[in-house]
Amino acid sequence: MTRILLTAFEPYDRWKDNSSWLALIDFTSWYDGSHDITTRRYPVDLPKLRQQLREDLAANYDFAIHLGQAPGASLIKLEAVGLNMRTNGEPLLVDAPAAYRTSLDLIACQERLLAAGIPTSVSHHAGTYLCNAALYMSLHYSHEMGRRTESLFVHLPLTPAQVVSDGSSHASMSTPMESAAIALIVEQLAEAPSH
Ligand code: PCA
Repeated sequence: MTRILLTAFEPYDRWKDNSSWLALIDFTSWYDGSHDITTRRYPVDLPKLRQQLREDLAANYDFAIHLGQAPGASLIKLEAVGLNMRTNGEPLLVDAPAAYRTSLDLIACQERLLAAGIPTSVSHHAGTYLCNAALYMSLHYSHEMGRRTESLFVHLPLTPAQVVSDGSSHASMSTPMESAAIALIVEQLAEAPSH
């Protein structure tokens, strides 16, 4: 059985909700696949995030799928690269590589989502905030702790309700569409030949 760590972020800054957490909750309400999925809500706080990631990754999952919201994104973004950089330009971890690249086949994931009518792109820059930090540290700690876990970060657009309450003109995507995307990604990864 494929063991998967599935994480989303708590609300932060001006956002009363986080689309990634809404999508994760929705997904768990209907997904009935055969995989063993452990869910977590991560803090938007670097030291706490680091500690939580280390604890969770010790369990040696097959995959770690991390979700976060990307205000302004018009489609789902599958993040290819985690940078060892914070918003202020300092490294996340000293004496660690400048970047990691996910080993997963993001193009195959993208094609699966596109075939289901879900707008999706492969992105090579996850920003320099906590989402990038989650991807970078997930890849780094799995490697450093000798775990088999392969990590993926998925940036999700805001929900329509978030955009309305923000009074902005950001693009949005419904929570059911985002949770369907999570299910398709889970199935795609679990079916991949190496697993
Ligand atoms: N999005 C932020 C941090 C938490 C989240 O959901 C980001 O893109 O870094």
